[in-house]
Amino acid sequence: MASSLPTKLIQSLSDLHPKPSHIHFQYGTAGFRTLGSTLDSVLFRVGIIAALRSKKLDGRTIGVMVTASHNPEPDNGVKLVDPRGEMLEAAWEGHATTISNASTSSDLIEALESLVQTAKIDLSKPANVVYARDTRPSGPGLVSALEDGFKAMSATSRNAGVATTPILHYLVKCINTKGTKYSYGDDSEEGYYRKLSTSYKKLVAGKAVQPPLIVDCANGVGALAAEQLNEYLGDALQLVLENTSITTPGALNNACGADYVKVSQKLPPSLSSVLKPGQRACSLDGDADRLIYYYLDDRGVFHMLDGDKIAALVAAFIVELVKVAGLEDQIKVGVVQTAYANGASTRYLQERLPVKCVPTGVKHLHHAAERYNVGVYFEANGHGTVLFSQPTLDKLTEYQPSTPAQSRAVEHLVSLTELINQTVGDALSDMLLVEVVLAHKSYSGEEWNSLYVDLPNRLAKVSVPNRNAFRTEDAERRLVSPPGLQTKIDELINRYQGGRSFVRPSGTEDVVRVYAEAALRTQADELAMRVAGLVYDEAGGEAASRPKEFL
Ligand code: NG1
Ligand code: ZN
Repeated sequence: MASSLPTKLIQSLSDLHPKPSHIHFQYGTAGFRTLGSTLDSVLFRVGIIAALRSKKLDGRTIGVMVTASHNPEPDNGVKLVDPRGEMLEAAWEGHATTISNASTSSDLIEALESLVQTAKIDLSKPANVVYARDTRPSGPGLVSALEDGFKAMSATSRNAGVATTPILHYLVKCINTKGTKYSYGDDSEEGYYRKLSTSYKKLVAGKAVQPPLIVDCANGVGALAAEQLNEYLGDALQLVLENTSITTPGALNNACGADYVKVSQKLPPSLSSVLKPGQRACSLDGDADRLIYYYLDDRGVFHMLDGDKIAALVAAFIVELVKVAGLEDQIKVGVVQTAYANGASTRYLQERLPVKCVPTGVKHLHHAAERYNVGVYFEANGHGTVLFSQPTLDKLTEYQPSTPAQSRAVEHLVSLTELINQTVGDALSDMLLVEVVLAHKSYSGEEWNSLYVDLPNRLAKVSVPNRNAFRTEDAERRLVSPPGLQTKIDELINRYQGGRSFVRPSGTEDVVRVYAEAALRTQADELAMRVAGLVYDEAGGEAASRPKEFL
């Protein structure tokens, strides 16, 4: 095996994927994400980086996912997945950014050589990668650039085809744990569906079958996965799939999907003739890692059950099972949220459990959740999961229950560890989790919703010339820069009953986000609008982008 970089091969393949001179790329909270048509060079280079990351980790398999999630169809993106199915280690985000911005093929080789030096990569190690893409039209072209990157490094690659983001994470973890005592499952899509459907069936055995569930697939890859899952579930649960047009140009995430529902706080128009009062429905996002539930009440009024409501439902259920199992003193459940969590959810959870607030971005939530025995983390936007620590998993297997009730509760907990995707938020796994809890509690959407009453809230975004001028502290709840702006925001907040608002630069879009909540709907909207106005005035945005209404 070569112990130096194959520079000739890299050079010649890199010449086929030149970097656009005017663009600066950044590996952000969800990898690289921008217009798909500009990403060719990035994908080629990510192929090389994935191979180097694998070599650095002794040939363990690295995942590469090509997706732009809930973003519009012309966008695309790519992110790397570490061997345990987790997000890429933070230090490598910087390496990826530097390498993606090298202007020429020779600059690229220089940047790669420098990474090999600083990260002390043994180039004689093997490189293994597994990759997948969502249904975006720009996907196939970008994947072929990625494959050139693998070729440049002679990496062994496995194409997982068109798959959801959580399935790719699942595959990475399965491949890397295969044949060990920590084996996570069969490393195939079938293995994934089997694992989810089997544990679901165990968990709802003996319960009344839930009425059919309407699933808005955002016209994305979730449609394919949900269709498969539906077959594996058989009679245990019927999924009624909507928005499954994965080949209709422009349909992806358009007026449908989890982000549309969460941000507009509305039913996707395509479901208005489908959803009947009292029926449950949920929306996935474009790569099926976010999930939002909702229902119409008797008067036809729309009610949303977002990531915070899912966290509350699930955390309470797990706490109860742990208690019934007699493991209350040994297994502690905690919750992790971000500043976007509804204030009412935070209050509800804090009265019952330890709750931690961390900066936006899955890696922050995931790492904080790992510190609990059972860590429930959800972003308000519907991305989240539940992590069971290894000692907790061991405890559950070794535990000797002393009553049939204890024994049933432990079995349920073990099945939950199999149902819940331990690598990343997973809309399909989370959907089954919610269905399990609803079946156990005999809850309708309305009963679930009544756990607490959401404070009215609004999320807005402002386009500014330089979002990096906005810097935050205290888990992004306060601005430290631009100087003086936070004081002005505080003054505004104080004028609203139950007011809370904060401003932070987005990690995935070139905008600054504004969140506001207050006791009354009109006040939440007004507060968001006025804070957005302050941001705009401070940042000197273009007149056309001064917020007049919510985007
Ligand atoms: P940014 O663009 O940094 O706000 C958004 C979401 C995050 C996370 C990432 C990754 C909101 C307010 N922000 O990040 O929670 O999901 O996308 O997809 O929902
Ligand atoms: Zn997503």
